[in-house]
Amino acid sequence: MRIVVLAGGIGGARFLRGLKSAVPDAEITVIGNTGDDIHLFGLKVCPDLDTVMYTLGGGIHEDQGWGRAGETFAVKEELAAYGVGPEWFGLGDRDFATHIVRTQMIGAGYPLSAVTEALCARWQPGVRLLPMSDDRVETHVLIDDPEGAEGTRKAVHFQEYWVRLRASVPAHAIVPVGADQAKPAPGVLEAIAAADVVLFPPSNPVVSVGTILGVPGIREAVAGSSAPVIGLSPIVGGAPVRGMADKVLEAVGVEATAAAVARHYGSGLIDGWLVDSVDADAVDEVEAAGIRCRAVPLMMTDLEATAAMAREALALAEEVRA
Ligand code: FO1
Repeated sequence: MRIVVLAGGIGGARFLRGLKSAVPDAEITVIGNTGDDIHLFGLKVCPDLDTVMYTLGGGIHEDQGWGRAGETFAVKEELAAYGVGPEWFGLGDRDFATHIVRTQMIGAGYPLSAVTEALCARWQPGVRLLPMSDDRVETHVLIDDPEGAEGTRKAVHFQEYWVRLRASVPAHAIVPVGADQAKPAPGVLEAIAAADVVLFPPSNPVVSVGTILGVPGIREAVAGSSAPVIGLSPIVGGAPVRGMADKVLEAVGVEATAAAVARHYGSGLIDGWLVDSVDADAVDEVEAAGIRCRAVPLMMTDLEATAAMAREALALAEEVRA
């Protein structure tokens, strides 16, 4: 079975671990979000690609969900001693090596997709990990400018909004800078065309899955795919399971409910939608929108619970296909 998964960071990576456990023989292609990518200290950092690679490759900091296990921060401390920041973004020594290799290869002319393949040769994630695009796309968030005149707004990098500001200020708009000019990375459209199932894990529907779908050609390929497209709700009981998806959903005018996120994707894109058992009331509303819906446990508490979610998604795909 060929499965394509559109993944963000922590939620996507943990779901993939369950999916691999549920269907060990499946050929899984992951299309990773690169809108969170940031250039720091002259290095290109790809948080979502690295989170998937480290999680599936056994190198992730398990409690944190991002960065490396057994990490140290000597380089960050030395940079801070020179007064060189930002200090709010935690790059560890082990992680730095990944960004150095990546930046060096990009400088030598390799596209991000080739670099990602080279990094994965070490981590052996057991999936084919593709960036959504080799072109630079950077998600910016429009916020109020406290230093400007009344009503002035400014755009900040997504990581500044997410990590430094902890999404504590209103987001007025989400702007994926460069997305309109970006092309899908080699292999992305081919993988979608050849897929037996396309899955949207419980990743952020705006700044993760939404950004991937915003690369011209990807949304059209998913919508036009003959394979069932199944999503899992990242919203449980009216709140995001992790992260701050509610804040960015508000920015795009979508209520933070399991049903509203399904309608946001729409029946033109997804065929099936899983909501958590606590949101069983949402099933009728989602089905009324033309999307097959089931309520099942959606908390990724451990590998078995996550594998069960993956099996439910694949079962719903079969139901839709029949
Ligand atoms: N998240 C944080 O909350 N604080 C950090 O300092 C931080 C650093 C960081 C470094 C490398 C990396 O790959 C991820 C990192 N993240 C950090 C996670 C990241 O900001 C977000 O969770 C994702 O971009 C959203 O998917």
